[in-house]
Amino acid sequence: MKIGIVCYPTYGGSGVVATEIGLGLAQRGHKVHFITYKRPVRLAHFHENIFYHEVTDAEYPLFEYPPYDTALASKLVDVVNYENLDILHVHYAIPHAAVAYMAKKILLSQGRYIPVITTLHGTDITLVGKNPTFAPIVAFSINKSDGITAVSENLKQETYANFEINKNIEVIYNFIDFNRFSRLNKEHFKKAIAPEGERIITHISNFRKVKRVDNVIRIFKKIHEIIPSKLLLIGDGPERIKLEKLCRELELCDAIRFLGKQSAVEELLAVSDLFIIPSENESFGLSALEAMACEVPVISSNIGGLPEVNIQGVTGFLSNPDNIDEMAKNAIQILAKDEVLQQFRKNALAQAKRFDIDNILPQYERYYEQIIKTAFQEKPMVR
Ligand code: GMT
Repeated sequence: MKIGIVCYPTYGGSGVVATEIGLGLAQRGHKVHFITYKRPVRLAHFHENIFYHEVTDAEYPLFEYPPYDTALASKLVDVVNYENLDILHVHYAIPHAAVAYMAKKILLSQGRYIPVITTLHGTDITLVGKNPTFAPIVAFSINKSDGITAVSENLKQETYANFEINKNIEVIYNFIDFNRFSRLNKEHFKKAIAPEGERIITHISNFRKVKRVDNVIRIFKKIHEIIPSKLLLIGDGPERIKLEKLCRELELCDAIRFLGKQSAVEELLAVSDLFIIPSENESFGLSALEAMACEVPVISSNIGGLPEVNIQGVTGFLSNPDNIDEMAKNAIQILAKDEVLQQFRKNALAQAKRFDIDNILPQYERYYEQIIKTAFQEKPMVR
């Protein structure tokens, strides 16, 4: 198949998932065209089946806000026509589903039907999407997509609960590539971070409010009072300055390291003993899955899609997002004894295997085939 992929190319879950889908499909022989405003971060190497089309800004003094949506729609029309694409797969509803609909209408006026699949990732529904600024266009453009997928059962249900959706939403879970994420021997890193053999606790996110990184620090404080430990905070974002201040107030600066954005997170997960993700909202929690693939148990909140990834008492524990005491108590239970930690590590890996990329990618392939077939059964005159 010739597949067009539209996504946010910067750091962030949806762009990472979209890029990995494209890379995986290219390995399986499909021609994959990425259409974005910047080269996706994980699209670093040449591959004969990967193509990249950059959407450029139209600068003009009249535009206080350069019309990116319009530029993207025009680019989609161009790429679909000249690269002869079979399907467009857009990630994150805002604005990609609406832009794809616009491109589809233009192409239809030229006698060509392009099926569109929208993958919902989370905040495009639960946070930004249901904001009245965007809600009408989100509902409309989801309903106009030929196929819709959600990254968890919970996100599917949230979408139906928040919008009037008259179509089936297919759940295709996020996935993990074990060639990259698996427990590596990085003893030298461990020694550098925790020279006295302290436990290493990790959190990775974009440090937005919704991630509750402040609670990671508060949970860590309680763990640290009982168990010699270090906390690695990986990522960056709007909350960073407040978080640094909190570390100082709690006198934890010696035990906490802010590592900023890291590209080889698997190397840091390889030395971690526990992962904490107490988000207020999380449609899936890809970073928790990445930790589990590296045999790291997870302390998480019990919201969104997290209970579909982290299994209570098996791969870690789940609590209400603000229940700091319970999360700390559960973390201590995992970390206190080596045998207990080993069992949680084993269970985390076994659960992560359910999300192996080799099981999930064929689901996307089958879904593309089904959507293309249905689209052309209904509209046999245009191709
Ligand atoms: O919130 C983020 O971390 C970014 C956001 C995105 O779209 O880039 O992540 C969402 O999509 C990820 C990939 O599908 C999911 O793993 C995250 O759970 C989801 N974030 C939220 O729902 C808050």
